[in-house]
Amino acid sequence: MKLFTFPPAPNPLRVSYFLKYKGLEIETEIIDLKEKQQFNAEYVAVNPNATVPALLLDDNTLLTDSIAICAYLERKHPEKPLFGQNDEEYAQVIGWCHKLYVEGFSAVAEVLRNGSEFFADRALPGLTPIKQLPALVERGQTRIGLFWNMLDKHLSEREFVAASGFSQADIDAYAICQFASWVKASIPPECENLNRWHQQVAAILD
Ligand SMILES: N[C@@H](CCC(=O)N[C@@H](CS)C(=O)NCC(=O)O)C(=O)O
Repeated sequence: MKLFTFPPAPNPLRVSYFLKYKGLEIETEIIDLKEKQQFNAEYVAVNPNATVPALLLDDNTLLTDSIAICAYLERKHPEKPLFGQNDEEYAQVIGWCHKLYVEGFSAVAEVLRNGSEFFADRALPGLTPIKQLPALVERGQTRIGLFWNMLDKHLSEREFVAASGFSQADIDAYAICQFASWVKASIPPECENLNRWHQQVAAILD
């Protein structure tokens, strides 16, 4: 089994925090996104999506989504569960990870990838050139604001994002908070529940 990753990037960070929390170490190769190594022929031969993270299993199965990588490793290493304690909690964690990806990650990515010179013609990851749409920067900023409010309201009724305890959903939300700093967005001070949760998760993960 081998993990291809670039720890500073937000999706790889979700996997890094999963591994850190579980105390797992796996063989790793760094694909430096700053150097655009995801487009090197050797890596594209492994992962035609040209994205990280990617987990290559011993039977040559390739997992290219952070949630799939974490869910797979959870099955192999169930101790210190990050996907709930039962079927109902498992479903809630998966549901929240999906919601966070759609409403949080993609909002920040919309701002970053449509506004930065580094991502010119790379508004979406992958090998196909995609033009930037500058209007999506403003829309993404609005979406980030909606995301903070949604999560703050949700956390007014519970300690952690999903299930009955700390889970992968908290890791994913925490990674989004770090990713948001890339576009100079941070949790608004008036989002008291979200700020309380953020401190709690920082104490667990960092
Ligand atoms: N669906 C994948 C997305 C992976 C992804 O988009 N990774 C980004 C880094 S966070 C990437 O590899 N970008 C390469 C690029 O921008 O060319 C996941 O959930 O992990």
